[in-house]
Amino acid sequence: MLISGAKLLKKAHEGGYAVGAFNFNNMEIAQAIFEAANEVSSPIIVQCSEGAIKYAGADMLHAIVKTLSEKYPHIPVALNLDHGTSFESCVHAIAHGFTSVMIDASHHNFEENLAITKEVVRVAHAADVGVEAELGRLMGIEDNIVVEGKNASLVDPDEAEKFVKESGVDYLAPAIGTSHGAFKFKGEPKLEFELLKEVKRRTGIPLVLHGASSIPDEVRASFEQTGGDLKGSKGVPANFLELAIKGGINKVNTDTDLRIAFMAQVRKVVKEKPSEIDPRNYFKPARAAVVAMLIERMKVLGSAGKI
Ligand code: PH4
Ligand code: ZN
Repeated sequence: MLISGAKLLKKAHEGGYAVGAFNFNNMEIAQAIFEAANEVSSPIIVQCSEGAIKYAGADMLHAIVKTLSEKYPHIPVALNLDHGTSFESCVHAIAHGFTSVMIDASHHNFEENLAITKEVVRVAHAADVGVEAELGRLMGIEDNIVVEGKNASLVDPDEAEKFVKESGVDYLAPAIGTSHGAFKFKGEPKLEFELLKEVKRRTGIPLVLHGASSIPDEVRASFEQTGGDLKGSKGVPANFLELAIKGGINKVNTDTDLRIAFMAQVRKVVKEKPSEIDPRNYFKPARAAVVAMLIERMKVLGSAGKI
């Protein structure tokens, strides 16, 4: 059942678990997310970035999710716009049936971020759509802008408290040291758990961890076995995810892990069957690999068994 992200995450917040928010651009990955959720009885958030919408269209992506939500009516699912960069982008997603939007105005100053978010909340809540915002900036690619070193910043708990109170946002993504992509940490993985707990204490709403892919060893190995190069890649360790959930995270954004698991199998077919021309014979094992990875992830997040 397609429901509001706010409703879905309120339950996770009250139950002390996290729901995976998995990105997709195509039918196969969306199918894999629903299949895994069905296997372990987990609620899910499926999400599309502006890049995904540019690639496939909001109407197509919504239609895929609507079809799957009707096939699995017992699975609570929210469809989220990931990193919406403007009011217009959020309205476009809402008009296409998305049940959650992230307004990521974290590249603006605090007051501007607050003003844009307030406008999005006004429109979204009228349509029973949940709203996510971000405070602080993640390293990596943010809104198609490369964020490096000094431009990345951690969340400020004073700002978080004021922002949540004044914006009426339903869930908040505080930057606590993660980054997007496969190369998250130069040295040992490190996240600001105390800062996270302080933000949770001061805001009392569901919190979101962006850049939360783990890059499990077996997933990395499957990619590298076919000659793929992920040298130096490092994800958020599974025990860090558990600590983050204890600290108040209820939505765990995951894209990179799905990409690696999927493409490893595509690469395997390319390598082992050079004459294969049927796309289904590439995508079927790729989809199955994503299901297997997601089943394990839903158990780590504590969403398994929560339907
Ligand atoms: N995201 C995914 C962003 C994907 O433009 P695009 O489609 O490449 O954007 O919001 C995450 O937080 C994913 O984190 P991950 O890289 O650790 O999986
Ligand atoms: Zn993100």
